[in-house]
Amino acid sequence: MTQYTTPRTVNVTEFMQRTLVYLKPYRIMAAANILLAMLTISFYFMYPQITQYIIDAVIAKRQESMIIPAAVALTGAFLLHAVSNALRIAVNTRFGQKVILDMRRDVYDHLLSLPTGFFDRHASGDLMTRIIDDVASVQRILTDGVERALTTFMSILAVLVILLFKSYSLTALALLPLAVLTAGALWYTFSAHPGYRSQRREIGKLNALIMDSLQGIRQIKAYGREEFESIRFSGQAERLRQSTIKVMDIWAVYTPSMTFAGSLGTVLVLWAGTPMVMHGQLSLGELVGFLFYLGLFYEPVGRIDGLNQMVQSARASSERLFTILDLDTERKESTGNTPFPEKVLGDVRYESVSFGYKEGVPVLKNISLHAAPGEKIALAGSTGAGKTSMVNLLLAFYRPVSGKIFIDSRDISSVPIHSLRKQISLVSQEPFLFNGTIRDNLLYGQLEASLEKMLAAADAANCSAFIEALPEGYETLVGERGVMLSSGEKQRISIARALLKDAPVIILDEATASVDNATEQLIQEALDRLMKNRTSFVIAHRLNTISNADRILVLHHGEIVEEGTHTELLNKQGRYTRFWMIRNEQERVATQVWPNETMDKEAF
Ligand code: DCP
Ligand code: MG
Repeated sequence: MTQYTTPRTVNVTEFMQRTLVYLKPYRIMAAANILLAMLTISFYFMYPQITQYIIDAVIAKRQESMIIPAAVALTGAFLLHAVSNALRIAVNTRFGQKVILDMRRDVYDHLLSLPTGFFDRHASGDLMTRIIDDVASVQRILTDGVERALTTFMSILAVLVILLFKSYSLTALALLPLAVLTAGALWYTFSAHPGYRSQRREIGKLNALIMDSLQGIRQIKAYGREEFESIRFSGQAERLRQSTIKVMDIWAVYTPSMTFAGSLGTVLVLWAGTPMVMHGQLSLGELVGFLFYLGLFYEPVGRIDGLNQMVQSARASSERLFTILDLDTERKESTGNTPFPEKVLGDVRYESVSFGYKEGVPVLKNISLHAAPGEKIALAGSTGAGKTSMVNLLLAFYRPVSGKIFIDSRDISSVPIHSLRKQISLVSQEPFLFNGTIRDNLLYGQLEASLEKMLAAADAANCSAFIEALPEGYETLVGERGVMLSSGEKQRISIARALLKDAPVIILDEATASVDNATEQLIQEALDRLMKNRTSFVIAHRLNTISNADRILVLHHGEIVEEGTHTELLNKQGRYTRFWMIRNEQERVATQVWPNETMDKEAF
């Protein structure tokens, strides 16, 4: 069952420290951005000044000849405002996109390097939301937010100076509502954050649900569960709607109240300023100019609310990102730095290895085995016995709870993980192809392989014939997870991929399941070529795969209960013998009628 790791609380200081790092490489762009933003605002500041001039110097003194120069000056100010604003947007976008790219790359790289167990517990859709949405939300505060914060505070300060210059007493009155605004901002900070946090969580869950159902689209259709899924989707979408309404309701109360409180400043100024104009202490132009500037003061003050909203949303997102970024990568799990030589001999030893996915639920108990270089070991056992788990440990997808695994006498937990995995080829239980061409998928085994090498691998895996019969050949797109190919075709491509990797140790997990006899023959030949001269671990239910092995281990409830060659085990008259008899019968029937691979798993 997927869990959603509860994000820890990130306070504002930590948030600033860890996110501002991303701005560092772009200091110049950030500075240019802020400079342009200030320029943009300052051009706008000329508007009230020119208006005041028109009222006091042009209208009052009836200087009609000054109308045109005043209009030209105003047009000029607006034009400069527009030009610098355009430049600001262009710089801001470029700079913002660079930050988002860096951040996304960091989160993605970190995600890729997390231990396999992490992915057992997290839904892909939720992780995707973090990389796409949460990164964007944090980036927004870094680029737009920092720009906005600086320009807002600078313009508030500038307007304040201008206001004070114009009239002390009116300015003092105009600032009275600031106390209310500060209190409001604090209230919002505390009440909105939990709301944003739950909203981000619901978005993650919704994406997880969509991803899950799209991957299971065939099951949805086959079981006629469209309506069921639709209801499930609506339920989650509804929860997202509700959590969004919650944050927006807080916003709906907050921002208009703040605007209202700010407007009271204007009322106060009008209330005190009108008699001043009447008594000749202030010109009409000065009062109008003051009111205009006051508008320019409360407009950025209002923007602080928007800024605060951005911060709260970004903080909630940063919690989801830091939760991932703070997890130890699997590289940290290996204690040594000395890699394996280019190719190991392939001597594999398990020493009293025990393992479980969850605490208190043992999956493997005290497993010991030794595979000499080039030896072919078959793992047999009923479903859930722990076969896949056993080979997962060799690849260090998981680490043993106790005991050790050695390759060429080196404890694998002391080998850098990349070097370890380079020595092992895996043909997994569910063949997985990437969305791309057949060629892309083959070359995944060895990106720099030559064309000849690739064709030879395809040939050896018995897939060249069917590939060449395709109209697009090696350039055929396989679709998501390889859906456009049959299971047998996918399996053979994944074998070719493993062949191309050319590693000294090989793991085949039920590589011949779910194909017909003729295809199995082809796959078997391919596998024999793959295993030649390599230490191989083969998990299979097919008789000939198993009986050809140098040694067979029979697993039962996580323990090795029988071990030996095919003949030795048959002589034992134990579990293996029973399995062999049932299987023999099945395969005899299967070759007469249709191959059936599904009924055998409980044979042990
Ligand atoms: N298990 C788990 N968490 C995982 C994978 C498996 O808890 N991420 C459990 C399910 C099984 C047990 O571990 O009870 C052993 O699973 P294996 O996949 O190792 O079993 P097999 O490979 O032997 O079974 P099969 O033949 O079906 O592939
Ligand atoms: Mg398995």
